[in-house]
Amino acid sequence: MLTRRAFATSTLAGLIGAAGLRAQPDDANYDEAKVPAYTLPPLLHLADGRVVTDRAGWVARRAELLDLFARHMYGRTPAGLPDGAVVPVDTPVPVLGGRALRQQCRLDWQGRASMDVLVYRPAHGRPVPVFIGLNYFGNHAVDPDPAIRLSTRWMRTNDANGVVNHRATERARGTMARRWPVDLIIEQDCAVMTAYYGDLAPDDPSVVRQGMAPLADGLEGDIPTAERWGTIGMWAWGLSQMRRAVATMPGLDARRAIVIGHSRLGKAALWAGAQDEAFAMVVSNDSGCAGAALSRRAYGETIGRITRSFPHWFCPTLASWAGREAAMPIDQHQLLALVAPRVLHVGSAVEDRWADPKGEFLATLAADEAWRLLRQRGLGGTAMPAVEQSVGDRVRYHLRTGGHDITRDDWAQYLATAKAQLS
Ligand code: GTR
Repeated sequence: MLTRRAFATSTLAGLIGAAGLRAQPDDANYDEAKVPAYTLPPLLHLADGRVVTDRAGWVARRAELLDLFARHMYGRTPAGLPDGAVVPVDTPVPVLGGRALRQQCRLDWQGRASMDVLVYRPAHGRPVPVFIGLNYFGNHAVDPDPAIRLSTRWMRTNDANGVVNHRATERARGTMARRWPVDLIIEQDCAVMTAYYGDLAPDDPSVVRQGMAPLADGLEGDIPTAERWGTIGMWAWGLSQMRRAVATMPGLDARRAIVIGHSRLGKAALWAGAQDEAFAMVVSNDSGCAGAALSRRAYGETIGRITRSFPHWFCPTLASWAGREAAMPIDQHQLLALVAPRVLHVGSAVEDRWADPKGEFLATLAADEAWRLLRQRGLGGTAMPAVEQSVGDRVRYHLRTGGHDITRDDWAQYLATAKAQLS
């Protein structure tokens, strides 16, 4: 298992090195005693001060919160983007001893952008819940099968993972398979759909105009520059496009679409799930700062650090909140609450202090108020669970041993939640 530091130095070396920044500086605060006292911005007060007491009030508050997160953090999703057409690339191939079918297709946006999509579903063909998540190193890295298309897109150079000069090589096949336990997903009678996040937007501020960005040309005129979206917004939009594609595919239940993401892609999964209510369940794995963790704790990664290291992820306004977390009009419990009354599962890892596991739990706990308002069984208790334990019903939280990663054990947790809550 990679530790946070190993991850930072291996996979992020090129990205961070280029900017002369380290992702996890030693001067970050890891001392609970130094977490500032804070008051969270209210979840159930409308901007005019009225208190939300019912579903109609929540609908109004939801719209306000979505607007605030677009304005201050992720930027505005342009209106009028085209929907992708689903183009099959191959016919379903039996895999896992005939228990599953694997299919590749392409989402194509008017011939101006495209994304390779890889799907595994149970061979029985009955519609099952489908986990929809982006991957970091291409579909070919999810499974060593040579029939999977090798991505030709820009990628972060990573010799250990077979990415040389920003392009995948044959050596890259299957290198991320441990993060995609297809056998377990199938065994639990679910499906999984994945695509390379760089097909939507390369994760580097110097590689612009690749991916789907040109689709937004002419659509952002009314959006102030400070509120223009970053790559998290684009990845989130792509996740919703994948969700739409589910309806055209056999053996996948569009009413049980689950958006999942690890780390920066966990942030994208949360933003996708917040905006797109057709996701029945939202999973955040180690998403940390600007994901599931409370910004006001400024524990581990802070708004200042993240906007200096990764300015391209966000709208420009976010950087103006660096060092001023306490004054921000938003905090991340409000983002999590945008999933209510649907199913939310937040997973943290003990050693992933950079992502502030406690801050992720406290945000989840504070978000629970929305489920209570909507008379749903949410998180229940108020205590952070012990390591390797999980708590909650429609709001679920677990803390795993180990470091920053998405493991088979994390997947087992998410699969159990899907089974219990999406029937
Ligand atoms: C880190 C970044 C985190 C997280 C992580 C990742 O270096 O500081 O916010 O997104 O990268 O995506 O693995």
